[in-house]
Amino acid sequence: MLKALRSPHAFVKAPLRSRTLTTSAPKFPVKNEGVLPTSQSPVVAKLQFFNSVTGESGQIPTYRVLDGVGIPIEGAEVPEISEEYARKLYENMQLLPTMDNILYNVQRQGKISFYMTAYGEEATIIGSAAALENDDEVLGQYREMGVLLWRGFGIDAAMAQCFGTQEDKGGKGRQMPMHFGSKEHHFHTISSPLATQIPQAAGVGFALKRDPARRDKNVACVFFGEGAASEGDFHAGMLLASTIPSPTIFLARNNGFAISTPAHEQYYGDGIAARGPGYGVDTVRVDGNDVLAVLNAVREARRRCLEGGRAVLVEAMTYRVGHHSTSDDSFAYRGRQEVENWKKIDNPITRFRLFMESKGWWNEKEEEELKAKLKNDVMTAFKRAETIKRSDLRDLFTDVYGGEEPWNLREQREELAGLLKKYGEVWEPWRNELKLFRDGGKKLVD
Ligand SMILES: Cc1ncc(C[n+]2csc(CCOP(=O)(O)OP(=O)(O)O)c2C)c(N)n1
Ligand SMILES: [Mg+2]
Repeated sequence: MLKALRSPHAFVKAPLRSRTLTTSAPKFPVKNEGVLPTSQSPVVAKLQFFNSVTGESGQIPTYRVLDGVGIPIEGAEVPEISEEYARKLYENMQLLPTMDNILYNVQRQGKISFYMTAYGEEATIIGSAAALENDDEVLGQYREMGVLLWRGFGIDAAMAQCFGTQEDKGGKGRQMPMHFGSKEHHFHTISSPLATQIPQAAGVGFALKRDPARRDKNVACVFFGEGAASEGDFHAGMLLASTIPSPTIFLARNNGFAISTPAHEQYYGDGIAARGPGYGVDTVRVDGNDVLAVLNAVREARRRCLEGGRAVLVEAMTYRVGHHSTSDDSFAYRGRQEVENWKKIDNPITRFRLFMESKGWWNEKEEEELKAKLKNDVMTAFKRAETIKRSDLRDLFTDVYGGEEPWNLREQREELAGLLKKYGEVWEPWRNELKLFRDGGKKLVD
């Protein structure tokens, strides 16, 4: 009985005695002039409004380790990584543009319906993936395929998802390309409506805290764009994690654009990081084009989450070099030269390569060999995926929901079966399309 009555707060650790916020509050001249009913706020006589969270009306700083040409900046702590680990980081960063180049063209040839690149965000995505443990729960937006690849999902599985083949374990080909999900890799299925993953992540973080097997071991990490952070769900998620504490990393990829809307139209304040202190959440802004800075920042965010049992907000500053998706032509709203410049300035891959070269860990020959190998791996996987059949057409309707098939799905299934009976053989486009499914659509009609 007592157990049943115990509030969820019983699982919550006492708050950290000294909380370190990376931003400092504005300074007010304080006099002790009484007690307030609902707050411990010091009483002041001077009427003073404030805005910036930094106190000097300055901007929240950006943490970085490497300069633009891969040299550690003065005073920066370079994470202790071995040559082998650095190579793994670099290879995974390079795998992303290799996948992007090939799959972008594959979409243009009409072989897949849609694609989204991660150009420019390789350091943010791979650096974060590396800072997490592989069994931490990840909730992504759609640009985070690199997290799965880092975790060993495999190029074939990524192709299966994009091509919607029967090897697409997570979705049986029913999701749009780039909407990955893998229970095995602790990667929650992507959903298109923006920001829905953010409050879900605070719930996942809380569930981890309630699970004796995972408490103090795992965190939830949610990725979202600065555009998604304009949704109410961002605030719902932050408030939930702030009032019902949980080990949740909120990771904002601030890449400057939400499709055609530039970031400066998404907020008047100092980016996404400025919102953390309002929720009492430890916050850091990091150079998202510096893989070592991202690695350090997310590692520390994870450590704080586990130690304090509270959420942390990380804002990674980067630039979306690619178009938003294959449905977008970004030169309609930004200059070609701007994009060309950002391909070169602080390029996350070049920067890390220069760092590796300065350590004697990388050279031109290895660069060429790696690029050729990755291209070959991706092309082989693409050619293979092209030949693999889709799941049964009937699977479109199975296990969409748990339990019995709801009436609306039954109606839709029967309608499609009727249309297939009528036109499946006689109408050539459908006759050809049906051949792509494992059952040729037969199980649906039977
Ligand atoms: C609720 C909702 N509104 C609008 C969209 C259409 N949409 C898809 S992606 C996108 C831009 C998101 O930008 P951002 O969060 O910055 O992520 P980025 O694409 O830059 O990585 C929009 C508006 C959507 N999917 N869901
Ligand atoms: Mg964006």
